[in-house]
Amino acid sequence: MEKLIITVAVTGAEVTKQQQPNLPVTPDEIAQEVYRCWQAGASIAHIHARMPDGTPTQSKEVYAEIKKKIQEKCDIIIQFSTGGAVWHKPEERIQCLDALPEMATLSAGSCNFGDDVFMNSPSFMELLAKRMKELGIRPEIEVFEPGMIENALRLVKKGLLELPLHFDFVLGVPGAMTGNIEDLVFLVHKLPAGCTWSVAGIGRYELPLAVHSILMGGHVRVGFEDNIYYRKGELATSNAQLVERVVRIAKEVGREIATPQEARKILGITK
Ligand code: KMH
Ligand code: ZN
Repeated sequence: MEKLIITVAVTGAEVTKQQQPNLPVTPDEIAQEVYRCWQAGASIAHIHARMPDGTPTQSKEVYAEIKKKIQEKCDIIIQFSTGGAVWHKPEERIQCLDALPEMATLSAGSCNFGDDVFMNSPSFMELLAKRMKELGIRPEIEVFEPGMIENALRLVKKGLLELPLHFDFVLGVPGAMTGNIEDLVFLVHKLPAGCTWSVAGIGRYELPLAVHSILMGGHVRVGFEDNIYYRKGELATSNAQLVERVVRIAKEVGREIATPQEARKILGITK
C-alpha cells in the first residue's frame, strides 16, 4: 500500500478560541503548530488565515506571511483554503492563490453547512481551476456530497482539471453527507482509477473514518478545523496530539507514514 499522507487542518474558519483554547490563530501560532504537526508526521498543512482578533480572512498578505513562517521551519506541503468562511465572497476567496501555495482546495459544489449555505457556483469552480492551472498549484478537490465528484469530472471534460486528481471527502458536516463507513466506501468506488483520496471526518466521525481510510489505502486529514476533541468530552491539547494518534494507529497496522517529499511524489507535485 502507498505510504500514508496525513493532512493537518490546524485552524479552519469556524472554530473559536473560546471553544478550543489551543486553536492557533496568528501567523506565528499557525506556523508553530504546523511545525509541531510536521514533527509528529503530517506532510500537508491545510491553512485558513485569521485576523489577530480571530476573524477569518482570505487576505493574500496574511496567507503569504503564514507561508513564509512555515517555510522557515519545515518542508511540509502548504495547502491554502479557497473555501474560506461561508460569508466570504468569491473574489476574496480566490485571493489566497496569489500567495502561491503548492496546493489549494477546490470545493466541487454547493451544500448546506450547518445553518448556512456553502456556495460554489459552476462559474466560480471554473475560475478556481483555471487560476490554479495558470499558477501551477495542485488542486485538492473537496467533496461534501456525491454529486461533487461528477462536478469535478465535468471540469476534467472541459480541460480545466487533469486526471489523476486528489480528492478529500469532508464527511459529517451538518447539512451535507454523513460520515458512516458505507458513505466513504460508496464515494471511493465512484472515483476514476488512479485518483488519490483522503478523508476528513467532522467531529465524532474523525477517528473512525481515519482508521478505515488507513486500512482502505486512502489518506487522512485531522485537526481542529474538523474536530476539537481527543475523545468524547475531552478537548485535544493540540493538533499534534491528533496527528500523533493517527501515526500510532497506522504504524500498528503496518501502514508507513509519507514524508512531505514522498507525499509530493504520490500527489504528482513537482518541486
Ligand atoms: N470553511 C468552510 C465553509 C475549504 O477549506 O476549502 C469551507 C472549507 C473548505 O473549509
Ligand atoms: Zn478548510
